[in-house]
Amino acid sequence: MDELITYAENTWCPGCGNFGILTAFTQAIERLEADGLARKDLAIVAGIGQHGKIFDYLKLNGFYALHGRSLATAQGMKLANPGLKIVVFVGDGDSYGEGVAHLVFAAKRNADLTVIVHNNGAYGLTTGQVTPTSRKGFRGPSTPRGSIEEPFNPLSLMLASGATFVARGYPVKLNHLTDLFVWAVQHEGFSVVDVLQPCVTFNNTYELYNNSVTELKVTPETFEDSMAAARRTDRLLIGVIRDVSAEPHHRQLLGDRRPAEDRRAGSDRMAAIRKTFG
Ligand SMILES: Cc1ncc(C[n+]2csc(CCOP(=O)(O)OP(=O)(O)O)c2C)c(N)n1
Ligand code: SF4
Repeated sequence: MDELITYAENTWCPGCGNFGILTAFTQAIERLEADGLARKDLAIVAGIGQHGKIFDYLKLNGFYALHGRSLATAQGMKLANPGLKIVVFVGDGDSYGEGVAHLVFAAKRNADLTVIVHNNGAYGLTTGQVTPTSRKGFRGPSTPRGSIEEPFNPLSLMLASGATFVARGYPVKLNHLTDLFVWAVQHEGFSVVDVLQPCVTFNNTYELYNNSVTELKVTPETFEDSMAAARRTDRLLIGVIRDVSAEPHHRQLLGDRRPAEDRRAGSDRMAAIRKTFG
């Protein structure tokens, strides 16, 4: 087991929920590798933001994408090289705001990716502007008098979009979050783990979550029951909210073809072009 953490200086604020995500993910990788996952077959993608710094801290192959475009990049990587397991780290501003169309369509087509959302209810890196999951009344540089909008429920959105694996975790429940990451990566098809990530600087939700987070012990069997679990407001349920199987997008599109590996040599391609165009 090689060291997973790089030498890069960690610049997250002390107490940031991102530390728990990083630790749970490294624990998950250790378990997946013990179970046979080769590190060369794993790639990570990250958006831009506090969450994206995880790319610098993990000694893994991957691609540091643009803000809001990491899902598009990851889907391209998967189609070019279907043998890769791809994990995408996104922020709530990044994925539920700027890149929401990519997220919805990746879920709809069952792209075989794992998406880990660092959901801190704020645009952290740019100092705390409002995002689609900020609570009503949230104050930040873009809403100095408090947000007048209701947040949307990302789990309901993912379920309605057709996601085949939907979960929610909380970094304080570290080993539970590790389990969710392992199961999400093992899932074939689109998997998303929405992580309730406290941001101690712009949206400190530790007390709120410590008082309302409850583990869901059994995954609901029907879509309607999953939706009801996602929508609970009296308690915030963490756990696997939906887990069903369906043919992943790359297999529907390519069968067993692996474009990056099956690529023809330049001379063969030229011969085919000459044959076609005389
Ligand atoms: C296309 C584009 N729009 C805006 C920005 C500026 N920007 C960089 S990080 C960021 C906020 C990121 O917030 P979020 O995705 O919630 O992640 P967090 O920092 O909270 O982890 C923004 C708006 C950018 N880099 N690129
Ligand atoms: S500003 Fe918030 S999200 Fe960014 S490192 Fe600090 S606590 Fe974490």
